[in-house]
Amino acid sequence: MKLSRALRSVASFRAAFDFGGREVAHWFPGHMAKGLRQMKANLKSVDCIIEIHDARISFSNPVFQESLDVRPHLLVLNKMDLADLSSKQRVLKKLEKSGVRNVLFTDCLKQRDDNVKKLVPMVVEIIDSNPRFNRDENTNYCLMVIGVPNVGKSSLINSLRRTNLKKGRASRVGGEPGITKAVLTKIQVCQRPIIHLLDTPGVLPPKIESVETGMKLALCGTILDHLVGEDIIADYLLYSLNRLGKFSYVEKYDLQEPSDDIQHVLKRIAVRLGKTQRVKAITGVGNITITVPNYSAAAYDFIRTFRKGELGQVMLD
Ligand SMILES: Nc1nc2c(ncn2[C@@H]2O[C@H](COP(=O)(O)OP(=O)(O)OP(=O)(O)O)[C@@H](O)[C@H]2O)c(=O)[nH]1
Ligand SMILES: [Mg+2]
Repeated sequence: MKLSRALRSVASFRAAFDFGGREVAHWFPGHMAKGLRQMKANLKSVDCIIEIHDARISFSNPVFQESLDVRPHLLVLNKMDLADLSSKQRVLKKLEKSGVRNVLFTDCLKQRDDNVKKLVPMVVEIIDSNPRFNRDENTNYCLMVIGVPNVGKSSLINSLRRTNLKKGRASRVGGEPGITKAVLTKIQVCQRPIIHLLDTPGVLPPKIESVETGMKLALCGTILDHLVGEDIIADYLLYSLNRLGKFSYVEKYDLQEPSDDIQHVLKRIAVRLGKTQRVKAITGVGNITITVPNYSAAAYDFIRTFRKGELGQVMLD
């Protein structure tokens, strides 16, 4: 694909995404309030909170979910393997401006991640530089991992066990939001010093800033897709890739050039994947069978391919 041609077509693309008056309220299931209550009830024994965000959307959930902001904090930006790290310094600066200094980028899928290794020393330093409420006599540490669904809270716990204890996984992990259902009993992640961690169910903030924030959260897989609609997520994905100049989808799906038209892109994807349906059509000259692209299957594939990192690394915030 010629760069000049790509740039020419991009100039006429949408400058803003039309959310069509969508409401985010119903994307966030009510049972999360229960999770939040359980987490608050467990706070008493917690020395430090590890808050995990998806590194691609560091700002799309309120930093340090307010109601739990009573303990020292470490912000972990996970899934760094999917994020465009050329923007790392910009993100760190913006976080520092809002008073967030303890930040760690991680990749919990890696067998050994040097950044995960740094977590224990960082946490010990953070705790030691803060008053430990009335738990001074206790030399064991207890941490609580919090974050929106599907960001990798359980994966971080397993990764810490791998790194510090050479032990296997203790917490169930899955590709869909909502894998961890309740605040778990303590899981040990380090021997020297003894550190335990409380895994928690993913909790979305009760109030999401805007529909666009909600859509970014959906694109990164933190909200069940069917609640938002795969067609709109796919369209927002296309809009985002174009906005960021990430055009690898053009070659991957054998398009002529970048496109701002989701129907056109999904049609190509469906044809490439062989996801077409034969349907009967009634015409003036009788019934005929025509082949139509399966748009839903194409949208599903487009979103999944992005989430695997196969359409390039992005920074959506
Ligand atoms: N690419 C990538 N994927 C990751 C990383 N960490 C976790 N995942 C994947 O993200 C998905 C969710 O991981 P979990 O650890 O179950 O996430 P969780 O936050 O515990 O999710 P809930 O319990 O549902 O709230 C899984 O498919 C993991 O394999 C990472 O660093 N990079
Ligand atoms: Mg979990």
